Amino acid sequence: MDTGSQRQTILIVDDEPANIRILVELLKDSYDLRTATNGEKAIAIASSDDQPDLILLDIMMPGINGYETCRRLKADERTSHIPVFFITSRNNEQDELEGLRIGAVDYITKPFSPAIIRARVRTHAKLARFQGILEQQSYTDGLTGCANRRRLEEYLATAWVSACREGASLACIMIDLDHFKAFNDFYGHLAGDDCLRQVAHALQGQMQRKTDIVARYGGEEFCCLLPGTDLEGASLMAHKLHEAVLALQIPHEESSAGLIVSISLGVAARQAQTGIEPDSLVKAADMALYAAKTSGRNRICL
Ligand code: GH3
Ligand code: MG
Ligand code: MG
Ligand code: MG
Repeated sequence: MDTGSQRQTILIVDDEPANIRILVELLKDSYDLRTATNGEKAIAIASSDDQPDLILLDIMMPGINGYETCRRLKADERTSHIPVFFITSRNNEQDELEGLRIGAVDYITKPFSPAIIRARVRTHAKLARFQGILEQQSYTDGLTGCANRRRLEEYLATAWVSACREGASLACIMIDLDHFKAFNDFYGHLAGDDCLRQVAHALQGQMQRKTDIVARYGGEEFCCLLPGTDLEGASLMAHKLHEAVLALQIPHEESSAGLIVSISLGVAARQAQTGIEPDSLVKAADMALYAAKTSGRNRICL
């Protein structure tokens, strides 16, 4: 998803290569372009890691037509956010209504005015960029830049469902800074904020798989979710996280770890099963964290 100022990517889908060439000529100076000559290929490109920001879609094509392509894109949560813009020779009101009804953002008929196409594409590309920025902000913790609580909860729900399906294990590590109130009292709240940023960055630097996430759970608490990881793997990861934070060597006069900022960690893993609440995993990690706190802090409990 595009959220920056880099060039956006547009996917042009038409079974007629001459039509594709016209649109490529029209748009190539302002956008990166990809092309597909049928609906199946368009869906494959749209679902790939390198997703387009906007799709220009023909309706009459062999195989699945443009309507069906659009329906499938809108039904899949990986692709439903990508705006679809029909460019077609079907020029009656019913066809246009049908296109808009199934979720297209726009509908324009051939032959078209090049200037109008460019202007409308620019509008939809801009809206897609804003939507991406808003979505990213709604999932990001403003102070640390890592995932926020909302993102964590949504991620846990989907990761749990996939883990249930695959019979896989899911691990959770709860992390809490030690004596952080005293840190704030001694160094001030701004230094506290900076410390949280450094810790978040160190934790994120240890994530190994694309599917691992670190979220800010609350004030000075972080939570890692590690899909496909068992208790042994999660315990190994917890040791790495602990070491990474100690290695920051952030001075803390009032700490229990030799005058530097330390963390306590609670680790839990579950074989995901339908009928068990995913929250139970986080609760178990939280209980382990409580044990780490009450047994002296600056340590890991399972
Ligand atoms: P413990 O070792 O038992 O965890 O002690 P603690 O002092 O870390 O725990 P406590 O829950 O008493 O205090 C948490 C502190 O975290 C209190 C609060 O001021 C601080 N805190 C929470 N959110 C933020 C934040 O966004 N910025 C800063 N600077 N401090 C925060
Ligand atoms: Mg066609
Ligand atoms: Mg706390
Ligand atoms: Mg604390």
